[in-house]
Amino acid sequence: MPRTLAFVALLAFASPVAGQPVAVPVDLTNFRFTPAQIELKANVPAILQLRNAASGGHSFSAPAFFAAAHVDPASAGLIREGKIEVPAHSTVQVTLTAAAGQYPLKCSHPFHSSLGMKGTIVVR
Ligand SMILES: [Cu+2]
Repeated sequence: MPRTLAFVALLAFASPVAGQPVAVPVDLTNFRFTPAQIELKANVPAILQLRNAASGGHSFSAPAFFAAAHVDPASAGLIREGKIEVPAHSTVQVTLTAAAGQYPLKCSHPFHSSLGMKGTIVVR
């Protein structure tokens, strides 16, 4: 690829176009979220990419966050009682537009949050 084209491709990746969802990867491992503080822009569509490379399931439980967000209808079925289950060795993607605020996040599986699997979602 010519150097200028590679540069343009990089720019397109780095600067989200208005209206295009921004990909936000979050890793779920034993027993933490990375990043533990997830930063989102208010009123900008985002695709949360919940990646679980562990051999056991985890969840992304944030009832207040999901209640305040506008969840894309295609993703709404993934959220049950304010949480998304992410099975072992899988990635779940949810498209939503977050509302400004600060929200607690945890894994709801037994003992996981007390082992450190919790975080914060900051939307501004
Ligand atoms: Cu967990």
